[in-house]
Amino acid sequence: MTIQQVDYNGLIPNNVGLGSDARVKRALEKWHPGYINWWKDMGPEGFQESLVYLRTAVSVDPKGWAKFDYVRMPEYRWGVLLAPQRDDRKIPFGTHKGEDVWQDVPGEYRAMLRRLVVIQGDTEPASVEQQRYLGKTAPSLYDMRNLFQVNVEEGRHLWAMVYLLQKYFGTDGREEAEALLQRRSGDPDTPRMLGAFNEQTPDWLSFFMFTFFTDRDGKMQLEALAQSGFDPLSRTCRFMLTEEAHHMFVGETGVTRIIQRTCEAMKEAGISDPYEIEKVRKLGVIDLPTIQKKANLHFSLTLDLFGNEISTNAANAFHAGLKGRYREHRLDDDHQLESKTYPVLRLIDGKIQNEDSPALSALNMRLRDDYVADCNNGVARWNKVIEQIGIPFQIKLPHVAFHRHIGEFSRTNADVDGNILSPAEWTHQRTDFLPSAADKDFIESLMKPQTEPGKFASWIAPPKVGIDNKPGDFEYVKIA
Ligand code: BYC
Repeated sequence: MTIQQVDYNGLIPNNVGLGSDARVKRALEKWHPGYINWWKDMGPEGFQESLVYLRTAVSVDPKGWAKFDYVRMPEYRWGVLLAPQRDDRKIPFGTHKGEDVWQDVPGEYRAMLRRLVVIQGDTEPASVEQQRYLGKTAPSLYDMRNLFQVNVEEGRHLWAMVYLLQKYFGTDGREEAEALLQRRSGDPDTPRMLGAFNEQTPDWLSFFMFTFFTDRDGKMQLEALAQSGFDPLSRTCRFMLTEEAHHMFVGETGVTRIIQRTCEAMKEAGISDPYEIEKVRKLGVIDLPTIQKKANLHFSLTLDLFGNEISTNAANAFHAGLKGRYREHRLDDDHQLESKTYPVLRLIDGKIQNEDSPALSALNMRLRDDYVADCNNGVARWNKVIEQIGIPFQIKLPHVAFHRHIGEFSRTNADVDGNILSPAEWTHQRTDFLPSAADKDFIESLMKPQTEPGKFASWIAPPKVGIDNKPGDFEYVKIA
């Protein structure tokens, strides 16, 4: 069997030779029932018996790695899949640059590595928990199926991290794997580890914004971990990125389709002013200023996931060769950064200004800057749709200082253009920038399920093409 093929004979599909690794196989089989219990308790509510047209990874060959079929979600074949090992791979950055990559955990970096794996692992089930009620208000079977696809793959990403913990981190890895099933998104006593993963995803606009913005943080972090000198982590993340692309596709096209429907409805009704909010809402679509507010919310929550502007954790992880930069291999410098600087936006004397900081300590910001550029590409595609239909409006990402809870700007209040506001001004203007209770009520009022094949809720346009090239009226979910 080659690494491209996946062994489907046992309980846990894999391409890591579990069949001849009795210890890890036993550990994962022991963890499996707890995972299934977690999925049944915290996974998509109300659809566990439904047949869902899902893709399942059956290979890690980039040319044909997935197959599509109807599956009941609890029977999805969650597996452990690593991208193929590259011969002679060297550590690409940090103090060990140029040395052979590690196939085992380097003792001196064990704690740091475990923390990175645990944080990554914790986000995966968290997002499933956040999205568990959305199936009930899906705007179409197509969207419902995409939601469930994202959910089962986040579940698989949890498996990916749990495999690393079980295989490489002994007893404490086993304990961490258990704890990943115990924490709960939003639980006051046992919350998930990072802020954005304890927020709610109450409606479908939020879901699409989350998959656009927060899954894109996932992409950036996985890209940085895919550079790792710890080869099993690199290989795991490389394969996760293959699946992650679809999640961002769901987010980007979801918001595009909402924008398209809004603009088309406005055009049909002869409304050209996007700020005629009540008139637009009467058409049963979401007005563009409210879409902007949701983007402001999800972008700012996601920026918090990049950590502090100046971070010794990030510096240490890079120096050690554990977590690199976005597309490290394409960067043209010494890949060690010991004497380099990087400009970081900071709050100095009450003003937001750039300060040159040691490049190693500024790595969270470098990744965040790459992230913002990537987001802007997607936002430009949204704006193209608005422009083509001829509505005078542009979605714009807010300033990085806006609505922050981690880092420099958590100490201040800034508006979407980065102007510092007094606490009173912030309280007064907050709902100009972020969804108000009335905005939330309006969006909620639209969240009525549409479960007839080929039909879509009033506020979202149909997709251009179906999943797996299926026709428009394909029954993506056979609701039990
Ligand atoms: N919330 O030195 P700092 C995804 C803590 S998304 C709460 O700046 P560092 C996905 C921090 O832990 C990608 N606490 O931190 C998307 C530290 O605490 P300790 C997930 C926070 O380590 C959608 C202290 O503050 N993957 O995959 O440089 C659906 C000092 O901070 C937060 C990763 O994040 C926060 N937001 O940066 C499904 C990759 N931020 O240790 C999935 C792995 C910071 O001093 N993680 N703190 O007690 C990392 O690389 C880094 O840990 C972080 C933080 C970028 C998260």
